This record gives sequence, structure tokens and C-alpha cells, in this order.
Amino acid sequence: MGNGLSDQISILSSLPSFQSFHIAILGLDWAGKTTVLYRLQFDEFVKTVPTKGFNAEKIKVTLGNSKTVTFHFWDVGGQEKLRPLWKLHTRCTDGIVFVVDSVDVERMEEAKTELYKITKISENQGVPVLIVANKQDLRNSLSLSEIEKLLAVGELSSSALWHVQPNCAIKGDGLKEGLEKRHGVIIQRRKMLQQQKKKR
Ligand code: G3D
Ligand code: MG
Repeated sequence: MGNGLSDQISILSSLPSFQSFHIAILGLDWAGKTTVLYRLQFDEFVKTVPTKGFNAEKIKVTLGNSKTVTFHFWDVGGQEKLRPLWKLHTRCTDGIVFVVDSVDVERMEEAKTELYKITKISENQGVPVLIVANKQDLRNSLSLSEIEKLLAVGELSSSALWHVQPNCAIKGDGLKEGLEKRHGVIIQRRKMLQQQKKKR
């Protein structure tokens, strides 16, 4: 599910191969951010330890059309004391991946508050947001529509260009599918920003 520009934008072929994209991976502690990052990097489950600061990884991802795209991921710790760092890591970002724990009903309101806080700051207006509904393998996980409702994603600014992706970081790669869906929008936004810069 999503909003804004069509997911079908097919402008990937116009992307120079040297280009890389900055993506900030955010979300509450324990949501599964680091597991998601390592699943993407190693294509397997890697046991994590709590992130004290951040993990930065440059990863080449092969998207559906066999095009390989380089993403520079910043997985930033989600504990309350580390959340002020999020703003620094989203400076000039091409996209935000916001990971939520689909079974953590009690902290969904807190996740919503943080999601709103980070997407509402002026520098992040128009930044594509991929909301990863993680831990969908667990029996008591909330459905996508329940998560969308609890996070009130419909009330996010229309320019936030959000998309919600179901995921199980232990078994599969929902993040890759989600990135594929956001990639066209990310490229289009970068081109638009470059054109605006030239006009100045
Ligand atoms: P964080 O980086 O957001 O703080 P982590 O979270 O990646 O460290 O993961 C927190 C815990 O959630 C870990 O538990 C991890 O294995 C688990 N986890 C991450 N993704 C999934 C998932 O999709 N499904 C399930 N069932 N668990 C997941 P442990 O006990 O391994 O430390
Ligand atoms: Mg972590």
C-alpha cells in the first residue's frame, strides 16, 4: 500500500551506474533495524547486539530489473537517548526506512510519535518513507491495515510519499521489495532537486 507518485515509474535505466543513495534506517529499539540491514547485506539471518550508536554499510542491491544499485545505509540506534541522532542522519538523505515491530502494540503510539517527528522536520519534507512492518512471521503480529491505522499514515504529509512493506527479517527480504517500490520515486526526487539547484 502507498500513496503519491506511482510505484510503476520506470526510469531506472536512466540512472548512472556510479550513483549511490543515502538511506537512513530508523525506528524504535528492538524493531529489527539491524537484522533488516544484515539480511540485506549477507542474505541470511545474523544475530545482532543492541546498537550503541549507528551501523553504516554500503550495499549493492540487485533490483527486479537486474539493475544493481548501491545504497549507503545508516542504521541508527533506536533507544530514546539515541533518537536525537536521527536528525543528523537524515540530513540530505534520499530516503527513510522506518522499521516497526508488528507485535509491539504497546509501543505503536510511541513509534507513531517518532515517525511523525522525523518526517515533519523541514529538511525531510518530500523524502520518500518506506515503513517496514517487521516480524510478520510472529503469530500475533498486526496486519498491515492495523499498523497503517495505528501509525495514522494517512495523516502523514502528502509529500512524505510513504509505502508500507510487510517483512520478516529472519526469513526473507521484504526490505529489498520495498526499496524496489521506492526506488523510482527516490530517483525522481533527486533529479528534481538537481534541477532546482541548477535554476538558482
Ligand atoms: P534493532 O536494531 O531495531 O534494535 P535488532 O533490533 O535488529 O537488534 O532485533 C531485535 C530482536 O528482534 C532480535 O532478537 C532479532 O532477532 C529480532 N528480530 C528482528 N527481525 C525479526 C523478524 O522479522 N522476526 C522475528 N521473529 N524476530 C525478529 P534476539 O532475541 O535475536 O536478540
Ligand atoms: Mg540495532
